Amino acid sequence: MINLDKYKGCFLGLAIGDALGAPYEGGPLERLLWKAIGKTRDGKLRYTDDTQMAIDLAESFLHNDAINQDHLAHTFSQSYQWSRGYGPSTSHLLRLIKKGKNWREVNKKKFKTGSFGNGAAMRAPILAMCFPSNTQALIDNVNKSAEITHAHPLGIEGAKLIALATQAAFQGLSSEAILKELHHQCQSTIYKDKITFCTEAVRQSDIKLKEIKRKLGNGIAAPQSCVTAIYFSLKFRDQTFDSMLSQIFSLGGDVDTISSMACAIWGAFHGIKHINNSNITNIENSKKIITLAELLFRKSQASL
Ligand code: R7I
Ligand code: MG
Ligand code: MG
Ligand code: MG
Repeated sequence: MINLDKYKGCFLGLAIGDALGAPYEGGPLERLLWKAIGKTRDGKLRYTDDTQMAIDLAESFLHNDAINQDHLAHTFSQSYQWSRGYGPSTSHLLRLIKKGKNWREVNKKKFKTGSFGNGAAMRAPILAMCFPSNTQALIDNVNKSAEITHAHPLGIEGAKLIALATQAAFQGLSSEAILKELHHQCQSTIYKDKITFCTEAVRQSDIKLKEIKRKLGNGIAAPQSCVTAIYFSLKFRDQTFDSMLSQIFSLGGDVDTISSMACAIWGAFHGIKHINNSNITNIENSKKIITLAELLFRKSQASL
């Protein structure tokens, strides 16, 4: 059953996974930089681009009562700050939009077919909060949101899988049913094969982290991280939020994004009451995030 508790758990999960995972992202240089800029003046853990773009998406949807691509592109660009650690092509794009370029003219500037980074997937849990019960509406709006920054089919497909997994988590479907539906929804063999492996790995009791990294990936590209996040959310579905986080930290690579997506799905299953309060109060802007979750929930109820 969908409820307010799950909405708060999903949005806060996304932000906590991001802020707690950020110190573990990337190589030694990135980690050193984050040590210097990873806290706010009042000592809270800063979140990165993942949460910033999720907040932008929520605010733009609430403002328009729809995914309005021009408004969303403008909102992303206005929030852009280099210190949030945006991916290289997204940074370039948002800076051009901020200077007045139309997103349609610049979203394929760096990569001719658009980016397949995981940047559209990391904000996709919010779309499941906007469209919690209509799967086709969810897919249509994932396409609209992704096209602005990640027009490559693999970038869009990763976002679709994360959005559908979150929607299914809100609805409390069984893990088997979720994976079966995701497999059915895959268009490319790269994702289909990974969902097949994930289905086996969720069942298997002695699967090694090394194997997950090798088969599902831990990188910044959507095919290297989206199914990985789905795997963790299902593998740790009956375990604690903190135990899932510590496994993702050990995985390495694109930790902030993999933990952000996994924690958002986990939060959609279980709700805020299963997340430690210290995790919530330690991150920046947690009150604002809770308010956005409340507004999204109210809107979703009003449109039933
Ligand atoms: O996807 P994106 O916004 O990055 C998100 C990541 C997350 O980990 C955040 O936490 C942040 O740290 O960055 O950034 P993009 O720049 O769109 O894509 C990320 C990377 O994917 C690019 O820098 C490329 O390495 C790769 N990539 C591609 N490579 C070749 N050809 C994406 N699209 C292509 C492509 O078409
Ligand atoms: Mg990030
Ligand atoms: Mg980064
Ligand atoms: Mg990342």
